[in-house]
Amino acid sequence: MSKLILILGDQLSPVIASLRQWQPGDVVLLAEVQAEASYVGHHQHKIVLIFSAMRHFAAVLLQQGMQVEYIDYNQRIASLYEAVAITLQRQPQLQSVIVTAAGEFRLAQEIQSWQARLEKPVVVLDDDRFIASLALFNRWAQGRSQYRMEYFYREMRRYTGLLMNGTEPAGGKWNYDIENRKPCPAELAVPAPVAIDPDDITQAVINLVRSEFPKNIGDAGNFALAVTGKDARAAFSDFVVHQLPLFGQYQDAMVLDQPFLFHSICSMYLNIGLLDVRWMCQKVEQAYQAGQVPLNAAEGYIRQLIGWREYVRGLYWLLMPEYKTRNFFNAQTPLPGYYWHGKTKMRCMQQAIGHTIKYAYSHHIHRLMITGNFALLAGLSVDDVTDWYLAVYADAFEWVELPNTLGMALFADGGVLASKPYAASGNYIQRMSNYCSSCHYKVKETTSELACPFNALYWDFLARNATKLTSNARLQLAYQQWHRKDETQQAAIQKKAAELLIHLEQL
Ligand code: DLZ
Ligand code: SF4
Repeated sequence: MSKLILILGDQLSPVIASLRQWQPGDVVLLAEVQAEASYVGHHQHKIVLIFSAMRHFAAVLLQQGMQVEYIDYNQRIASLYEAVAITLQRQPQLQSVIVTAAGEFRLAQEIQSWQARLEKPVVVLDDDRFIASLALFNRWAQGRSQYRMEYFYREMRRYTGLLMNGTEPAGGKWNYDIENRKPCPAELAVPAPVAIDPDDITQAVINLVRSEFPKNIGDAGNFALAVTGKDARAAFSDFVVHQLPLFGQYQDAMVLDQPFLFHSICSMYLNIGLLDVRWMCQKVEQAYQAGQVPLNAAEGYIRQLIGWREYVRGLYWLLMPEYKTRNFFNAQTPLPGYYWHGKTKMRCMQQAIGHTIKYAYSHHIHRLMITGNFALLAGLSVDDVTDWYLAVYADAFEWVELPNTLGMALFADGGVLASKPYAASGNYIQRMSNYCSSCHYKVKETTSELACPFNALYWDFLARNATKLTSNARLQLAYQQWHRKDETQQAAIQKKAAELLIHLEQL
C-alpha cells in the first residue's frame, strides 16, 4: 500500500525517519504554505533559507528516483493539513500519511488531529536525528527536583563516548568553560565565514520573499547562507579549520562590527537538517585528536551540541505546553521599536540588533547578555520577547528558542533551566566588548543623564524582585552590594530606573 511521506521544512535530512520508510510507489510531499510562513513574522533570510533548502532537497530526492510532490508558495495553500489533504485527493491510491514528529508543539498538536479529519492513518515517527531520544531524556529527568545541564551533559559524554578516555573525560575535566571567557583584542584578524552566492533556485526564492514578505524584518537581497547539505558541510569543515581553534577562548567576546568572530554560523543548517549532529561532533573530535584544535574549544563546541541543544529539546517536550505560560517576574512591557529597526543610542543593542537584522543571526552572548539581558532588566513582555527571538533568527524553532529565551535569558520559568537570572550591568558588557568606548552613554555612571541604562536597570531589577530572588545563593554577592548602598543612593538609582522605563522607546 503506497504512502504519502510528508517532509517538513526543518526535516531536510536524507536519513530522516519518515524517508527511511520509503518504498517504490510512495509519494514524498514538501509544501511551502502560508500558516508556516506566517505564524510569526519570520526574518526574510529564514524564509529564503527554508524554502530554498526545501526546493534543493526535493531536487535531490527526484534525482534519486523518488516521486515528489512540491507545492510552492505561489499555489497559496493555507496550511500543511491542506497540502496533505489536496495531495491525497489528487492521488487516492495513497493509503496513509507518514511524517517525522514536528519540532514545535503547536504543529505536533495539530498533526494529532489529522487522522480523524483525513480518515486515513497518520503515522508519526520519532525524530531520531537527536542523539537523546525523548524517552532517554525523560528517564534522566525523572525524580529530579532540578534539571541541570551539566549533569545531563556528562551522561551524554558517557553515552556517546565523545572526548572520553575510557570512563574519564579527556584532559581530566568535563568542562573547560573557565578558559572560555576572554575578551577578544579588536585588532585580531577574524577569518570570514563561508558565504554562498545564490544559485538560480535561491534567486527565485529571494524574489518571491521580497514580493510576498516585503514588511518582514531583514533584506532577502543579501542572503548568503548554504541551502544544501553539501554546502553546509563545506561551511562547517571550513569553520573547523579556521575558526574553531579560537572559538573556545573568545566564545563570549564581542567586538565592534564583528558579528561572527569565531562562531560556526551553522546552527541554522543543523536545525533544518542539512547537517548531522553526530557528523559534526566527529569532525570536532578528530580535529582535537589531530592536535589542530585545543581541548577547551573542542569540549566547548561539543557541549553545545550534545549537552545544551539536546537538553533544551528534552526540557521543551517535558514541560510544554505549560512552560510557555510562565512569567515569573510578571514582565509585561511591550517591546521597544528598536528591537525591529535597531535605531538606539545604546551601542551594544544597536550592534546586536543590527547583526540580527542584517544576517538573521547574532551569537549567543549578544542574544543572552545584550538583547536578552536588556529585556530581563526592563521587564519586557515574555510573549513579545519570545516571539521576537522565534521570528528574527534563522536557526529559531520553538523547541530550541523557547527554553533559551523564556528560561535562560528571561528566567521566566523561575529557575528550571538556569540557577540564577543572567542579569548584568554595563560592567559585564564593557569587560567582554569594545562597545562602550563608542557609546552615547557612559558605562561607569549610573544615575547621571548620560549614564549607561543597563546600570540603573540592573540594580532596580534586583531591588524590585528582591522577594523572589534574595534566597538565591548565587545572587548573595549582588544583594550585599545593593544593601551596601545608602538609602539616598538607592533612591536615586530607582528614580533613574523609573525614568528609563518610562522613556524606554527613546534610549
Ligand atoms: C519555518 C517554516 C517556514 C517559514 N515555512 C515552512 C513551510 O512553508 N513548509 C514547511 O513544511 N515548513 C516550514 N517551516 C518550518 C516549520 O514551521 C517547522 O517544521 C515547524 O515549525 C516544526 O518545527
Ligand atoms: Fe551598552 Fe551601556 Fe556600554 Fe553603551 S555604555 S555600549 S549602553 S553597556
